[in-house]
Amino acid sequence: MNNALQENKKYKKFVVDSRLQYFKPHATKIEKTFAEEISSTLGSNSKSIHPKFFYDNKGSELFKQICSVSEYYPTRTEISILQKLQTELPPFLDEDFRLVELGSGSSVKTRLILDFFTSSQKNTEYFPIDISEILTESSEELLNDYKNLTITGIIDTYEGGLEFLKTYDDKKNLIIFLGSSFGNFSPIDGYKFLEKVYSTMKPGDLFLIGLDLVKDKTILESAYNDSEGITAKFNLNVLSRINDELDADFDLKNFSHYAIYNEKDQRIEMYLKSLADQSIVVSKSDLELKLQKDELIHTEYSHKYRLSQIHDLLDDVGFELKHTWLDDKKHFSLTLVSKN
Ligand code: AVI
Repeated sequence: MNNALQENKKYKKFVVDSRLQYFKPHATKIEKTFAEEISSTLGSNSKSIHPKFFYDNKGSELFKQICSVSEYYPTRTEISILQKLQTELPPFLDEDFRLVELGSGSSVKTRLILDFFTSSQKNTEYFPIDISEILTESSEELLNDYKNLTITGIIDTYEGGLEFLKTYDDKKNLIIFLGSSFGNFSPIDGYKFLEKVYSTMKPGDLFLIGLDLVKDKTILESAYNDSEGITAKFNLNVLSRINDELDADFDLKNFSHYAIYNEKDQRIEMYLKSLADQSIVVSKSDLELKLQKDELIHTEYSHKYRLSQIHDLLDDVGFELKHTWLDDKKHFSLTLVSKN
């Protein structure tokens, strides 16, 4: 029995079959509920909704659609870089690595990495960490397609999952965090997150992070204002979610999607704009929200980086830089670091 099971009694192990198991914390942690968070963030002076709330079933489906609209370059660009990594990453790895993914990921990207893990290893271990149980669904197809793969899902926050992994065993981990999801953290939360990754890694472990780069403002703004209006639907969907789950009466016709690039802070800022003076009741948050015409509700930051900033940030946390890969247009980056 491994350390995690002997010492870490906080997780329950579910064995689906010999190639698929997952761990889930026994007790849900003391985190604020959706209703409480909305009450405090929409009830304050500068109104906001945390971007983690975008991803209900509908929101996750809309995000998938965003990834293939022509203006949203990050997904296809990162995939093109991952294709190069199929030959360029293996020299950094040996037989002993397992693949750990933060987020259960788009299977296209995960597969590009699993392709070379499974072709060079007798048995490949894949550990997705995701708060949503969706990872148990996407696992079946992977197991069908890769016969020498075993999957251990950790259904928890990234931080919780990384802590779990720290005491799990001595096998080396390649931890991947793709899609520039890191860009959605505030700088302070992002730094704390990287410290957590670093502190839970063992010497010799590797971390691969995908980050979007600073570029021409028009390219950035079009990516978040696509002509098909999918990003607008994605943004507005969070209000439908609040209506459904918190018993609220947002009228979506009274809001519009608004996304701009803030050059100074190097980030796309996404808002929902109130199109009228209005008042909304969010019953389960015990909130009556008053909005003026043109008032903004902040929903997301998506930070963009310069290469030197990425290297400085990772260096500050203590990581050792191994390599950065870019696409031809230098729109997106993948950086590999280690803990020594
Ligand atoms: C998930 N995340 C990296 C996306 C981004 O680009 O910041 C979310 C997104 N929001 C609007 N379009 C895509």
